[in-house]
Amino acid sequence: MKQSPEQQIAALRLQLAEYNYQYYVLDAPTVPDAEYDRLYRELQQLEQQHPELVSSDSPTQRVGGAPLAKFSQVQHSIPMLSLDNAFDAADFSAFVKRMRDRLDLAGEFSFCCEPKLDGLAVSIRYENGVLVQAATRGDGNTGEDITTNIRTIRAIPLKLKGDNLPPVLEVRGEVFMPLAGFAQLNEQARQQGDKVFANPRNAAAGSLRQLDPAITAKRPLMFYAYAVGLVDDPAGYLNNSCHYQRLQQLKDWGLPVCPEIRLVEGETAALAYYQDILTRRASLAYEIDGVVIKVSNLNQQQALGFVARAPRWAIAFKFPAQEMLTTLLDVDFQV
Ligand code: NMN
Repeated sequence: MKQSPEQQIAALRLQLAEYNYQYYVLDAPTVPDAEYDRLYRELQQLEQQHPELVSSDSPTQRVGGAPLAKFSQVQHSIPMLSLDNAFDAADFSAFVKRMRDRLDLAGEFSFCCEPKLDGLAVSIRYENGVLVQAATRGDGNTGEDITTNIRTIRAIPLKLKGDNLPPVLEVRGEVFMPLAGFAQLNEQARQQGDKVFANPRNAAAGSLRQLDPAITAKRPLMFYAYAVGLVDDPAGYLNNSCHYQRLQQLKDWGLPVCPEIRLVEGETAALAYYQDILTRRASLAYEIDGVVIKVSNLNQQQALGFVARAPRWAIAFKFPAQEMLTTLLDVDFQV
């Protein structure tokens, strides 16, 4: 039986979203680009013939709207916090001891260990699986509405995968520019006699703060999710016992999560993670300035709570400045 245009459009969107996920999130495309492009053009043609069927979550609608005059403000429903820092193994050990004392815990913590990406923290709000708003961190309470720019980042789904979706889900994570894209962008700028960006972080910030989403769309930006903000989740899809599992759930919903994230048992293993990432830092596809180590158990997180503007249950374990690296790499941590 022949499908209606509506059915054809729905099927093409679903297929393209899946290919997009495989390509940008899993980094494992299953079809050649030519096939993806063919289906994309087919969708474009169908939407041109049936403009009433165009919806904002269609992959053809990533770049839309006229340039903004200015960004409007967004109030974060849950503040976007910063992190305390640790600069050496002693700081890290003191962090673990403080938590153990506070919880009167004799055993070890499970830690979710993540590279600390050098980009910009953003919050992206999905309602019933559809991307409706995105904001910068700003001062932690109020950020800028960068929805039209976030929509141009191909790795960020306009619509989440699956049926088990919460009515409201705020995803927090980092927008950054991978090193290869950064090098290409600067090479292009050099050839055109334009100003080059000092580093990938500046390039990512400059790209996200464009008032014209058509410019942002041309910038090679990437996103990794690392936390949730406000959720309305009556079915309890995110009622996992652990932060790491929550990240796996975000990934299942189609959100990109950094493949270097690990769940480890105990302080020694967390330090080993730090060392491992530090050793491999130069071979990663993006810039990082440390690792973030979080207590993964959500009950423990809750019991630990927050102090001032940072959680007690997480720390940014910073890498030494680049020039100090060679000497420090050979030094073992005292645990
Ligand atoms: O602008 P979009 O549609 O995201 O595409 C950019 C490039 O990436 C195109 O060349 C496209 O072919 C490619 N792409 C390929 C796949 C795939 O599954 N082979 C998926 C998404 C994008």
